Amino acid sequence: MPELGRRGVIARYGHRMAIDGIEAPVTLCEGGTPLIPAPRLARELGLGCELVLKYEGLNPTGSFKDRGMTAAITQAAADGARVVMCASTGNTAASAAAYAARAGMRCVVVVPDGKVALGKLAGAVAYGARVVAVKGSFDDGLRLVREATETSGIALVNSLNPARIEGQKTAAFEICEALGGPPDWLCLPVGNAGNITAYWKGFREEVSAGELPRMLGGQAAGAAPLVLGRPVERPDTVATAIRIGNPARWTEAQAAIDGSSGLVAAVEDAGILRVYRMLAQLEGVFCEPSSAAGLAALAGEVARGAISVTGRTVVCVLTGHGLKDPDAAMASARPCVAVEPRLEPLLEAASNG
Ligand code: AN7
Repeated sequence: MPELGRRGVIARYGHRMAIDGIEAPVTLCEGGTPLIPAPRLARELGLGCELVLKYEGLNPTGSFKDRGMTAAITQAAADGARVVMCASTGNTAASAAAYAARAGMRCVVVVPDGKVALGKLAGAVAYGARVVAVKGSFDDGLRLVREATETSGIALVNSLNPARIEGQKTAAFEICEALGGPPDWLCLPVGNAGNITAYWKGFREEVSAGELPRMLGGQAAGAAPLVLGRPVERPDTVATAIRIGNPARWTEAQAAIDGSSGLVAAVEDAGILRVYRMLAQLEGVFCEPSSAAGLAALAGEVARGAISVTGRTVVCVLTGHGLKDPDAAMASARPCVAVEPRLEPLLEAASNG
């Protein structure tokens, strides 16, 4: 077969992943996402750093979850699983559904009723998953899924599954490869805390202890258990992907933050949405609101003088594509204008926008 672009993270890094089945990977050619320089945004936010965006929304189902899901489904296939299950705020659901479809497995996804962005639900149903909406939070869903998978033979594909971490750590490898070394800072949103765990593991495997980047996690103010130091009973935020009150990988996330001399910061929804709009309108990079939480946390911490990143290389991970949440996009930008099919109103509209 000729080399046709992206090969998938198991083809590239399977020899560095602790999973079974890498000789027959279940893949959609995920990974290999670009690092996009964002100089206008860095200037506008007064960061003074070299700001680079790791645009994970360009994965096959539109989020970073695909890196972990190729590993988890490949492992599940090697184990002989016929059915997989996850709790999800949406992106894990879409990703699990796609990779399960590819593996010929049944997929059951458990989502918080009414709190999943439209593009994610559309993905999950399109890929043929059984979508179960629980009248409760993501945390309620995860508790149920842990119980349901304990004895039933159904494979759990949340990031509690170590294969998910093995797959997601490849993003750290790619960043080091593309930059010719690790960045000084890595900023990312934190929800269930699998991704910060995975990046930290990837960096520790890739670079020497003295070179490790500092990790900066962003949480939504209404769903900030790591910042508060206690679970949040009723998490709430416009950033529905990270509407999580009791992260499964809490201990590992805290170890990444402490071990890297990093920090975790809370950002109000207004701050998240501001950076979300700036990413699209200053750099042409459209991510979902949750994805902006890492950069919003960085901007907030720099603005209040808690940290300085002057002259540093900073990578912000944009975890999901903007089209995942069309409702958020329409609600946070200027509305469309309708005109009669004549030149005058068109020119009028063109000149005042
Ligand atoms: C766009 O899909 O938890 O801290 O169930 O979709 O590893 O949980 C999604 C999480 C960040 C947080 N950005 O990552 C799910 C889910 C986006 C996300 C996160 C999620 P973790």
